Amino acid sequence: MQDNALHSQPHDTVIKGARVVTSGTVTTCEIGIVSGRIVTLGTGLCGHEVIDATGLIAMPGGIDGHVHISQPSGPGVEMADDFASATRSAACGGNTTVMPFCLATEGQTLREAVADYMAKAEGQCLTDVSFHLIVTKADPVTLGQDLPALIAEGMTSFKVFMTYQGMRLTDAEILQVMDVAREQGALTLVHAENEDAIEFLRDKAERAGQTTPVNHARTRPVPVEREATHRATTLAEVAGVPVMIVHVSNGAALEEIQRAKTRGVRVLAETCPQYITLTADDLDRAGFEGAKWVCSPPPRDTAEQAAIWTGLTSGAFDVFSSDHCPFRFDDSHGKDVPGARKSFRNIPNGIPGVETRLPILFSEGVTKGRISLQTFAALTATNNARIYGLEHKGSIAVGMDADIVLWDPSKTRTITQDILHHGSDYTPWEGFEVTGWPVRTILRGQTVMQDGEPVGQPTGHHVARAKPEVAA
Ligand code: DUC
Ligand code: ZN
Ligand code: ZN
Repeated sequence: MQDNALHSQPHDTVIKGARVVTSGTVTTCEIGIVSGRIVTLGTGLCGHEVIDATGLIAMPGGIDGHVHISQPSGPGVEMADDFASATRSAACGGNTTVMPFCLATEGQTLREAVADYMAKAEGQCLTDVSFHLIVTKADPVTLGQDLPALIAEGMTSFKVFMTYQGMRLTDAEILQVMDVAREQGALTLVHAENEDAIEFLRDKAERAGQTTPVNHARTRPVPVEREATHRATTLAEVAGVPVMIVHVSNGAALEEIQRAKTRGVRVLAETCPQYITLTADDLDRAGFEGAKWVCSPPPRDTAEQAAIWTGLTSGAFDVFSSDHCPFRFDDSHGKDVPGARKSFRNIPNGIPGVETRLPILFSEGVTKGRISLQTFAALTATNNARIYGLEHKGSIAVGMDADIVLWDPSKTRTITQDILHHGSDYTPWEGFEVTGWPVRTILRGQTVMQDGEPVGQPTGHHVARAKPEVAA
């Protein structure tokens, strides 16, 4: 902590009166910002702009480590968000950085895909953006040229899928990809569900005429995820690399992660709001309505929600992300694509959630007394920055980017579609009440959301990342 004597020039901006969540403590102090960076934490600071944050909590701006934006999603299907709408929604939900995935289309190299995504994001973003890659081919160009080049450019993490025809890699291919991660010091993320088991169950369900949305959840049961989680952690063990298991939905998968850790495997784990608040019953609503909740892995039941909470409170999870993957419901290019009403197999997988991630965890976690403010900051920002190599983000500390979100911990709001800013035409949390709401989002010193609405020009840019420490 400093006093103003150490920074005698007026700051560009000073935030006064807030309780500030730093990496070690929660303290009342002022935050002095110059040229987009935090330069002073102290008292008696002066600034050209003074933000009175009395009664509010200042937290590191949210880093959503898992979002999908403008991602190719199959024939005739379009994602509901482009970079403008996704980052507007993210900023309104208290985020300052989002991490979308780059997926190459058929015939495109990964480097061409990245160039496309960069062009789509350019000049559109209200938050900063930092890309992960998706690896769907273990060919010599991808492994020998594209991955090393893109890692060197700061895209230091990539996801592989064990499910989805056309995207899944075999175990042999995953090992080859992990070997590149080991050589280059990058981090592998795994979507762990056993495709063959899903296909077996899906075919059986269809033959029996069980084709409504809830059958999506019934044909991707817990063992499908548990087995793949075991296999993914074992492959990481064989390859000698760390691995991040994304969107963990249940206690059995978490047990596999814990067992691997006990063996000395460096396993990181992510979970998401849908696994603490939604259940498979949501997919069982009348008619086609359940399609709104179709995502993979699917939401489970209240016992699994409790298991995920145990993981969140015990430190078993490293990060809490949204897996924002938005489609419109009432749209033949969205959930209602031709064939979707005939079989759940054809319903695009994914739900919108970048704007609701933080309020849901704040309310269900901090307000309800399950987790501390520091744990909240760690799960939603600090750990993401550390794990993924965002060197200047994720903490309120001198020298860091002034990425800050001000929370009103006593503000109660009911989540409804009409208060959100995403491109989707629904929210899976319609009617969900939360206490604790982000009221101002500040990106590198500039306010980008105030009182629930986006503010200012899109100044977000792509952030190249360092190599993850865990992969060193
Ligand atoms: N996996 C994701 O990570 N997001 C959306 C769909 C999916 O299967
Ligand atoms: Zn996934
Ligand atoms: Zn995802």
